[in-house]
Amino acid sequence: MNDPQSNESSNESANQRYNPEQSELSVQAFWRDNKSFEVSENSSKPKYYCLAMFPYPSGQLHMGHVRTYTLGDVIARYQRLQGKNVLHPMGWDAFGLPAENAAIKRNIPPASWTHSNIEHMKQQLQRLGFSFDWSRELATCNPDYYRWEQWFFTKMFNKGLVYKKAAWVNWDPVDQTVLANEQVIDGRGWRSDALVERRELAQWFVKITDYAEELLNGLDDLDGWPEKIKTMQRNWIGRSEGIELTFPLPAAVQAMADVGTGLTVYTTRPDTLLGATYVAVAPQHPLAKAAAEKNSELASFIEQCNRVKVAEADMAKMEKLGMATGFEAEHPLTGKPVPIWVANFVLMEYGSGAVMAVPAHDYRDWEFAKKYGLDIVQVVEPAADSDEACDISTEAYVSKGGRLVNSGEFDGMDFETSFNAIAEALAAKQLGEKQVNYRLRDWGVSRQRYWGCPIPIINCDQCGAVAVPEKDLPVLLPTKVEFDGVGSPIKKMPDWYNTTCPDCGGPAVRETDTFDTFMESSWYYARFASAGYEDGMLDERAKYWGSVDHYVGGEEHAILHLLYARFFHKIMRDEGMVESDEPFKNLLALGMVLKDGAKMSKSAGDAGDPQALLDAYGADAVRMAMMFAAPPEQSFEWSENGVESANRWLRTKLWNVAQEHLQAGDVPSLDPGALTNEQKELRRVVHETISSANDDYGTRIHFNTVVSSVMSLMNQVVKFEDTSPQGLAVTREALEVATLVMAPITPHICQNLWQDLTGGDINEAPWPVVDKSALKKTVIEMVVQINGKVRAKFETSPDSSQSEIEAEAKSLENVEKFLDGKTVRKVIVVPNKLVNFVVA
Ligand code: ANZ
Ligand code: ZN
Repeated sequence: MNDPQSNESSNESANQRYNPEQSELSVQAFWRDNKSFEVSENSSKPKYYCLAMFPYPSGQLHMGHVRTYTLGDVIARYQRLQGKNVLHPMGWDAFGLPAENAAIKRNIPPASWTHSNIEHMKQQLQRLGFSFDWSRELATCNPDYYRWEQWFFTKMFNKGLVYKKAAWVNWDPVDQTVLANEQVIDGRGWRSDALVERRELAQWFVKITDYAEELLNGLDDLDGWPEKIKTMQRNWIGRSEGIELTFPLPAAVQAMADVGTGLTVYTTRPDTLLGATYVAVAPQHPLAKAAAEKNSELASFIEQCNRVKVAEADMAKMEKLGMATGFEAEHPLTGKPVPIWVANFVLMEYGSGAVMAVPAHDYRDWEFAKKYGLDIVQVVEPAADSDEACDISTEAYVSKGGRLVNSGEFDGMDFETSFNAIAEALAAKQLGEKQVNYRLRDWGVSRQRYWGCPIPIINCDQCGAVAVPEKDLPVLLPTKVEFDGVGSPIKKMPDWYNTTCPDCGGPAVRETDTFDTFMESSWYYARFASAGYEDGMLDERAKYWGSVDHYVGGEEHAILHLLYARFFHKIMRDEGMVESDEPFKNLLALGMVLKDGAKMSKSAGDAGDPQALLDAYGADAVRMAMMFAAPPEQSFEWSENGVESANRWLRTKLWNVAQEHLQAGDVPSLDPGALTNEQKELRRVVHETISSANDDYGTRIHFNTVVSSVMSLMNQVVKFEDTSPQGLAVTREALEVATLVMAPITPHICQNLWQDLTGGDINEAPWPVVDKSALKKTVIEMVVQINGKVRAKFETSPDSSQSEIEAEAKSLENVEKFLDGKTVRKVIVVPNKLVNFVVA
């Protein structure tokens, strides 16, 4: 690798030349030897927990990682310089599918592939100089981590927070696994791109819905979260208020299908009940299955629906299809018969898997009714004083602002009133009651994959599902396995899965499914605080560190990861393991680093690897270029050019300037009272820099502006050629401030410069304090206008009086010339800005 600075630095002596590679490695060795970033709980300083989302060990870092961890590191280092006891840990989200794919492709066992990736990526993170407390490193694939997850699951099992049920799942026929809805993109697997099928499998579920209300309300108190993310979570939880009501089924239908005495539906529009002209059930509904037994056409329609799982978002766009069951139900209030249809837009997983259809007041129902010739009965019309359009023959009228019609005793009522009146009428018949519903589903945690945490359950013919007792944990995942590419190896290892029942001692079989990897990432932040604890999941240290003060990560985790982690936190709180209600106090949701418009992690391959840049320009330049490129929330197109510029700036504007200053020898202490105007002016810029850095680092979390303000400070320093004793003292202060302010972003060069300037360790340095008196401007520039036209400029003291300013302006050559022979009618002085002479 050629040395980019060899030409320009030939006139500098070897020990003062800026050599990032060499000096960064020695600074890193210093941090390691000094354990600079290892923290303990025995500190009198206030605690600060800074965490960036831990990476999946895919093999190499890309620029997206560099951005995330640099931002986290800048926050951690800034807080440390503020005198806080900062926990800033790092670990590995080490289970997951790519390890299995690599195992198949390259015939390397997932465990060794993962561990060697971790080794490599750890080196890269260390080369970037992140201030992690490596003594707390964890990898979720290690038994000392996942055993506590297993323990926690058995705890939830005993509390009734988990259950097993047969569930329709998205099945990826290529990867042989279940996919979450979000992993299905346009009907295809997100990784394999294979057409996704539907299958019914027995799955473990965690009852996140028990916490739906608290997860929703808790968002109101998260002042440190972006509004956008909170809105996404609210929508995901999707609270709605409605009525669950029953359409009674005639005895003949009850006899044919084992569905109870009525068909239950959930509606948020009970006001439209008298307009319900048919009911529709999901293709997976028991009533649909019963009807299909004697109707082969219906059976094949249902099969067709089952074949593709449609993501909810695509539901709206999809063509609405249906078929009559031939069954009828009774309208709960009028008793009239209403036909029962199977419809592809009804979701089995929501409400009761059946809807009352009101074509006059719902677009979907309207489209369906038109298509299949079903009745459309209007029961709401616009209020008398409204100018809303309403023509049921061309479109559904969906407004909640109208009044009821064709609804007997309820006619004339508005939405609220009719909601309550119809709820009462249904309650009186014991056919309905108010209900709050959530779109949020229970969390299906079973995965049919190998490289994950084994589900600690033993299935016994006699006793059913039995949790593995604490003394038998962890259930170890075998790591010496053969891969043939299809399905999970442990499903083919009877030696592993055959066992005895902990309850009755009879023969029994282990679960061979593993956990969704979101299980591991739901509590790792708490484990960092209890790193290495062997006698439990968390210890008292988790309470000391409390909530994460600043959590940094990609906005792609805005919903699932953050919701699951909030959920786990609440269970841990209920178990007395943590004390706060929420895991993450402040959240920094980062935009993406793009390469040719695509997300870096997906598209860049080797081009996204920072290694070559690190070798050529050093970690500080890479970090600085990344921070300078854009404020955190913004996505931006990454360009390597910035790294070279950063390297050049660090060398010519920071390093060389400081070295030159140091050669001038001893510097007296600064005497603010004895400064010239120029000296005062530089000092003003120095203290402006501190003041804006405090705001940028501590409040706005915008680090690009920190860089630009230090750049302009250094431009002033370069221009300032005052080598008088106080001139040197002011320069020294400027250099010390520039070094401290840049330290969170470019820590290596700053560690070295600080050592040169002060003899100390910058990690122990106090943050500079703004001297308010230094902020006062010593000179201000005034503009002189004559009849509104700019004719001259001059510098004056901010203390000058109006008449002094006027006199100074008049004495300027150009002004004299223009005023000559004219009558000054009026003089307007705008303090600190301009003087305007109105002349005739
Ligand atoms: C009758 C009705 C009339 C409805 C009307 C809407 C407008 P949210 O707000 O999201 O909770 N629904 C209920 N269960 C469903 C299922 N399993 N699959 C598909 N749709 C279902 O939505 C509640 C509304 O979604 C319910 O209110 C129901 O349609 C429909 F003018 O009932 B409504
Ligand atoms: Zn048993």
